[in-house]
Order: sequence, then C-alpha cells, then structure tokens
Amino acid sequence: MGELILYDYWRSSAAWRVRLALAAKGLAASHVPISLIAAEQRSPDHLARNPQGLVPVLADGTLLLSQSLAIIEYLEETHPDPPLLPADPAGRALVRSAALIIAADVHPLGNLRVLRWLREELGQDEAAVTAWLHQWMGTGLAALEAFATSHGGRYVYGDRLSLADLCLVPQLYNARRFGLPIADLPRLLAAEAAVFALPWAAGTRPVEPESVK
Ligand SMILES: N[C@@H](CCC(=O)N[C@@H](CS)C(=O)NCC(=O)O)C(=O)O
Repeated sequence: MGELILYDYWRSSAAWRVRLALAAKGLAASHVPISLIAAEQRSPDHLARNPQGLVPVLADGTLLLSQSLAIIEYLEETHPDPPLLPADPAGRALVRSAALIIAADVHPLGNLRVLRWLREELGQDEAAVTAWLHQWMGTGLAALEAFATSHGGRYVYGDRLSLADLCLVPQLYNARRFGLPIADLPRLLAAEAAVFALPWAAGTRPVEPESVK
C-alpha cells in the first residue's frame, strides 16, 4: 500500500464513512479538502481524479478510488483487521443491505447537486426541499431501524461494528442538520452512541474549517 490521501469535504457524509473506516482500522491518511461550496469537485483537477465530480476519492499511491463503499471494501480487503464485515456470507449480505439502505437509497436523494436541482431548475422553495429530505431520510431511516430491531445488538448488525454503522452515523448527522425528528429511532441512536464510545470515533467528526466560518 502506498501513501493514502483522502480527498474530502468536511461536511460530506460519504467522506465521513471513509474517515470512520480508516480510523477503525488504524490507518493514517492525509486529507486534501475539496470545497463543495466553491465547486472544487467540478474542477479539472478533481474531475481527473473522479469523473463523477464527487467526494470522497482515496488515493493509494497511484491508485485512485471513488465511491465510499468501494473504498471501504478495498480497505477491508487490504487491511482485514479489525473486520467491518462479518465472516459468514449471510452476515456480509445483511450488513451490505443495511449499508445500501443509506448509501444507495437515502443519501443520493439529499446530495448537494440534487437539492440544487430542486431549488434552481425545478423552482422549489426551502419548505419543499425540506419536505423532500424528510420524506426520503425518514423512510430510509425507519427501514434501517426495522433492520436493527431484527438483526441488531450493540450495533446496527449484531454486537460488532460494521459497514452499516459507518453509513448510519453520518446520516444521523444529516438528519439533525435538516431537522428530521429522530427520537423514534432508538436502535439507531443506541448504535450511534456505541460508535462514539469507541476511542477513535470522535476524531472523525466533521470539523468546519476556519475559512468558511
Ligand atoms: N455514492 C457516492 C456519493 C458521493 C457523494 O454524493 N458525495 C457528495 C458529498 S457527500 C458530493 O461530492 N457532492 C457534490 C455535489 O453534489 O456536487 C459515494 O458513496 O461516495
């Protein structure tokens, strides 16, 4: 493995998943901020890293990887300990399905470019945008709560930290940010608390850079 560089944005929840995975595995990476409010994700330099114009991107030497779940699976395969996926195929499939509730079906609908499209191209006001966010975050988080009720323990799946928790934590941050009521998600809130009881977790939290304050 070469030098790890994470191209991220402080408030990116997809990037936060990767920060959590790196920290869980005790891997050091340098961070290069890509300002989404300054549209740096669509700069020629960043498009050369990721033609989608999104963060995160992880560089491992000359290898450039995008898509947070693919990045985390790469880290899992190159650094299996501690594991973020269960050992058995059924457990692995269940954890991936929980992670994808967030990563495939909730998060993309609240992404910056989608919200901008709603506001700027479809002329929706802030009340409509908030209603959109609450609808899709609420639906997905309720499904994940049901998953955790069936399969969870200390964490979203069983009693070991997994990829599912790495997707949950940033999405709960987004839910609070956009004012979605989450008190009716006790299993998810307990799993979030279990993550932040881990000694390395707090250091992954989003920190607003001085320059944008
Ligand atoms: N499925 C991608 C999603 C990446 C993504 O949507 N990143 C957001 C930040 S969380 C982004 O770069 N948004 C920029 C934009 O919308 O222009 C992943 O998991 O990495």
